[in-house]
Amino acid sequence: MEFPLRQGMLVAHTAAMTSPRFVQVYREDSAGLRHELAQGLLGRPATVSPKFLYDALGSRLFDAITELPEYYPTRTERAIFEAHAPAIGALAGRGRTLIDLGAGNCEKAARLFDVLAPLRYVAVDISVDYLRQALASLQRQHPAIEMIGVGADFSASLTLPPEAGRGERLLFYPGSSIGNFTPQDALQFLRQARALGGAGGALLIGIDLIKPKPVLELAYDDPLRVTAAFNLNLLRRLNALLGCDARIEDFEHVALFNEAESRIEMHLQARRALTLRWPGGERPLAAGERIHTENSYKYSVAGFEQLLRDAGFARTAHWTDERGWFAVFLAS
Ligand code: AVJ
Repeated sequence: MEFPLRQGMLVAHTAAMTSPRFVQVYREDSAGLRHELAQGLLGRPATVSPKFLYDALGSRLFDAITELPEYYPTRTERAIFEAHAPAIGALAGRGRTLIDLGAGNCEKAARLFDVLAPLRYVAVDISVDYLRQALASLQRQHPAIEMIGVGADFSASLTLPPEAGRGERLLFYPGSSIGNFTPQDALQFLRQARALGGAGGALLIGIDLIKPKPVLELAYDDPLRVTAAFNLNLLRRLNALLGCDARIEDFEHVALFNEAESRIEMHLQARRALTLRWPGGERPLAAGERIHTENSYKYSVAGFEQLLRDAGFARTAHWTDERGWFAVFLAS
């Protein structure tokens, strides 16, 4: 009588450890998204949030960007993680719950599995469908790590479902994604991250550093025009989500470093005077007028250290590459 029961439990246990669970925290309804897009287009200047860059095609175009020789952040960060893995592991601690904020293809976190040995891996991303594929294949490679995929937009507020579990948390926010926030919003985000991590919590975060303008601008306006395609893909989303009539050919990708604000800006610039029309609204654009689609803030090491302090992190450590182009911070 005992045997079948035990076998059943074993099967259930094994199944739980080999297939990731998925939770959708909160999904904006299409009416909400349409409203947000219309409000942005009607603004002065017109804006579209960079979160709309990441549909299935946009996520793949971003992956292609990370392969470009001009786009240094991804490979520079990877080299820092590789060079300093033992030190990072020693400070971050093993056996934690690793919470990946903006996991994408989960590749960056997976590279740290050896040194961090997480008990549980919580992958959070706005594009939940993209997460499904990535996490399922990662789970096959690491059957012993409990994996949970969370579909959530934490650009507004950083909260996790109960499925994320307790235990000592290591928050992972690589790639300089925090650069999309204004420094003021970044501070809010860091405060929330500190609260989410709890008493024994830590944050491992990648930060793109200030560097000469030509290097920055080439990284966001590559000759192969992959970044241009990534930016222009927003127009397809406008058309799909809002029922807009934008023509890709009418717009030009513009990327510039705004030194006063210490940020790269991406814009879609109208090649001629035109009017965008959608059900319930329209937005005329003069020739050369721009839709602002992304900010990517660049920090100094001292500037970001200060931001971490202001957010309430008492201890910080950082590692950088020999050119000083990118930094990885561990804050607790
Ligand atoms: C994903 C926000 C870190 O700002 O470098 C890359 C996005 N935009 N090329 C960045 C991006 C254009 C990227 N982040």
